[in-house]
Amino acid sequence: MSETQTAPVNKNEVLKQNDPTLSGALATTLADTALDHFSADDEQFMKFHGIYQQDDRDLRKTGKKYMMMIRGRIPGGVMTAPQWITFDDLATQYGNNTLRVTTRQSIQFHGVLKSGLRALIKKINESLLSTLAACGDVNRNVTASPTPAYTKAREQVYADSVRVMEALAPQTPSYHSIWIEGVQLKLDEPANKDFVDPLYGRTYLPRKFKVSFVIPPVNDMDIFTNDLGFIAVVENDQLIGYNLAVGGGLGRSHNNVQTYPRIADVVGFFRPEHLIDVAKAVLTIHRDFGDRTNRKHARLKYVVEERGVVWMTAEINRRTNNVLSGVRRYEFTSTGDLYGWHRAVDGKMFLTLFVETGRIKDVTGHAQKTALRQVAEKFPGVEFRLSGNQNVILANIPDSDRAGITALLASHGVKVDQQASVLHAASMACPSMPTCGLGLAESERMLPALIDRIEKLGGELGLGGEEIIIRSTGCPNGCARPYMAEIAFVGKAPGRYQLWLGGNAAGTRLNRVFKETVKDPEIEAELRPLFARWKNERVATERFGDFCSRVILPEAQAAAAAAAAANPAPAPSTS
Ligand code: SRM
Ligand code: SF4
Repeated sequence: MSETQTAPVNKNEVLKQNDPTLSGALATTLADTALDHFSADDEQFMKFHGIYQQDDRDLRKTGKKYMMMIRGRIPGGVMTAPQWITFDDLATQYGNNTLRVTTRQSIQFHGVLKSGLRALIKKINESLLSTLAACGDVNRNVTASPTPAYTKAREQVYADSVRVMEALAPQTPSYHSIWIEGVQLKLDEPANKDFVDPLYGRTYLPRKFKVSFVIPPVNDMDIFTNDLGFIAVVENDQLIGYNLAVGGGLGRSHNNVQTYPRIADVVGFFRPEHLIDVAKAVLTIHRDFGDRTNRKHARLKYVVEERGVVWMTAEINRRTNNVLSGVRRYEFTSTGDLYGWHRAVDGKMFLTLFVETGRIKDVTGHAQKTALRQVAEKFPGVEFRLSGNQNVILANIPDSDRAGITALLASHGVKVDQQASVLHAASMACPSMPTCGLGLAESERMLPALIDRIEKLGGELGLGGEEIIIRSTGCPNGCARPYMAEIAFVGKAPGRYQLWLGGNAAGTRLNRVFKETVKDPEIEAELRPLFARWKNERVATERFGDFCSRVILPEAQAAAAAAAAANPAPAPSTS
């Protein structure tokens, strides 16, 4: 509990305090076939088990149709071919026949009815993956750079991501009891009655906690948006340690300036043998100092911002016996994936496939779901890697299989070259409608067509083929990391978006809000003059985000300041 806390703790804290096993009444409700959904309290417990209770927002006018979203815990996004087949089967049998690759290298099932929930989760566990801690006030899926092309040290970094995931996993016995055995945990048994998680304690964390690993110069996991980031320091293909980044996070709320996106501070360097100690130190600082009174102010980023980086660094050193030394030099140049076929550092081949908005599905002429399943069946040695850009990498492929895989994919309309235009290939969207209960506007369902429109506009202005990182979200929570994009559309209301500009290609700079509300049909009119100025005034090959950051945003800020000076706000009354 935060030492400065004076207000009462929020409701989630009371729930955790009263049932640290996190079992709620989940097994009892599961067994009751007359019920189609869980109670509000159980909704909170379910998150720790990797499940969100949702309802189909397209059908709300005719009543609530409950359905569940289940998120896998897939460290580093690495899956075997048999695991892929399991996930594909489960999406077909219990979900909406799509697999949703997430921005944190996982897979989500959407549209699962309560009746299918236990079977789905049991089968994920039988495939040796899990859903425990994919959500909830705990450490989430640990992510790690997936691309096998750059350095042999990637395998060590991946192994470290698995070690951290295991070290930070919650220990509750209820997950096994509910989902594997199918019975309510017996809370009257001493081991369960007195259960307290050895790392998290009785009330877990004040909020979610996210950990990621990257290997410069590629920032494909947007490392600075994580609570805890490990930036690999590699010399001669050897991992010599990590630069430590702390206090990143993107979530905010409209009209609440107390909430804001923040990029992490890099506070020091340490050797790999101290990895688990450092991870536990940062996590327990969040546990001990995070705000448990207000969930909108509970992430680690607010602790770092308000107590300061010097305090944070000293506290990590105090908890780790001073393992931090000076930050080592690093540089990031890109955040994107390497599309198409490439050779990995171990001599094998890998293929990165673009997945539009992360949604793997079959549509006429492009049966990506079937194609990937058949690859898994016919080439069982292929490793499936999910990328933080919502794509799929097929890795570990001998040269002899390359032609066969290319032909198999082509037979389902899936191309390996020129898979998408540069704008589509650099885009991401969160799910929003119809599954996300927090969505204020469309995102996944609207972005591809909007990108076509922006592409047309660029073509008209002679800017065709220029890469711009464009991301959209249905609300300000930031799930597709919009605040790092060169252009971001952040949902405010149906058909209305906040327009953010000025992120960079390396993922090291936050963008800023340029226009509070733009109506969807007016987006081209808003972008046209900006694109025209970019074309005429850019320095050399300056990217759109860099141009906005250098020219457009400072001008907009100066104009806003001048307007405020001309119309000062009335002084507050003293009476
Ligand atoms: Fe997220 C909540 C989807 C990555 C910040 N996120 C949600 C929920 C579960 C809505 C809810 O709470 O009811 C969304 C489910 C939608 C649906 O129907 O599937 C959701 N988030 C996603 C995914 C699937 C987006 C995607 O396009 O892939 C990503 C799943 C990642 C995973 O596999 O674990 C996802 N969410 C992120 C990221 C990006 C990241 O972590 O790299 C962020 C911003 C970074 C951060 O955490 O600060 C993010 N999600 C949020 C927030 C705001 C948190 C905050 O600090 O304020 C919420 C709302 C909340 O927690 O209350 C949220
Ligand atoms: Fe839902 Fe908002 Fe996240 Fe989009 S950004 S998935 S609308 S919570």
